[in-house]
Amino acid sequence: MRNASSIAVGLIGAGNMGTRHAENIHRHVGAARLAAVHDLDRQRAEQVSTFCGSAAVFDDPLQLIRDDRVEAVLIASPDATHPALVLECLRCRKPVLCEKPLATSAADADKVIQAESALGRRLVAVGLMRRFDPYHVAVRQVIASRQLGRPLLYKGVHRNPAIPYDAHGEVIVTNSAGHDIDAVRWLLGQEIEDVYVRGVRSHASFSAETTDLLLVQMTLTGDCLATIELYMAAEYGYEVSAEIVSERGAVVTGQPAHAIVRSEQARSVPVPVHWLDRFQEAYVAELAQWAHALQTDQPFPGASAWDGYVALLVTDACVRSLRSHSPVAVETPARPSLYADASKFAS
Ligand code: ISE
Repeated sequence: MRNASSIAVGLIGAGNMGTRHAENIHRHVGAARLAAVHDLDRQRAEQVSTFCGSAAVFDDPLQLIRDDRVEAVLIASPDATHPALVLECLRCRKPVLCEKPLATSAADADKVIQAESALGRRLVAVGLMRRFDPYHVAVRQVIASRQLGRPLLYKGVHRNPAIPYDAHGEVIVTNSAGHDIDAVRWLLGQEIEDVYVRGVRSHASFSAETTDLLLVQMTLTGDCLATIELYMAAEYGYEVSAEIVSERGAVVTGQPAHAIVRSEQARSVPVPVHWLDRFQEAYVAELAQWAHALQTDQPFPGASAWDGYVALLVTDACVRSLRSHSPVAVETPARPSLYADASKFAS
């Protein structure tokens, strides 16, 4: 049931992610409604508009942002378009939820930080949705309780069944590793001091640059280590997990509940095939809490532009490490007061 003061959202990008966001707003988020949509492929935008009722279709994303019918903007267009669109939202003083990555480099993300800091208001949210995944939230609660003592090692696994894009190792880092990097920071409340990234290709048919299996090793500020396996052509399915080994035990993300099938001398459970399905609950929660925060003028509990910027500082270092075959330090600046994170528990 849509409530009277639902937030009029303008969507930029009607690809897989944008269309799922539109469907989620229409079906599951009463505090928001789709008022406008843009895609370079006008037919895709029109399909979303038709499905979601009467959203206005725009050929120009900047006009969508500026239109008075749009109260907030949801960006799900190609990664490289994100900074300029976010900057236009800030210029128009419109809140924006930008899909990760915030940009394709820390330098471009820093332009957003500078603009938002000059404005003195947090209008930018970044779609690092694992912060709304119940399995990751449960792990964070255990770590925050300190019942296991000090965290010592974070072990992340991030597997896609097939390469969803041109999987040059550096593109995998920029496009996908941001989720894992943010999960390390958010689950542990620590920053990343250095990274060491190596990669191999899983199939001889791939080009030498298509290192679709990457091992990211990190040293954190809390005298803790982290390893992340990024595997983009795992074939069997889509799986993400985070395990944290601490002084007095370990905690690992659960997996979505499924029936256990016993047949032909085997027990089996299904594995998701696509990240949209594995994180559907998180996407709905992220949108619902974004819309609620806008309606109630409360801080958005998810990732800020600062989190998006720091993730890119680390991904930039990961790319340099992949190229140089050596560890690379990460210089994270002091967090500006605008981004003092009340929800961040003391590390
Ligand atoms: C995609 O954009 C995502 O957000 C998924 O969570 C990630 O697993 C996938 O590799 C990305 O391409």
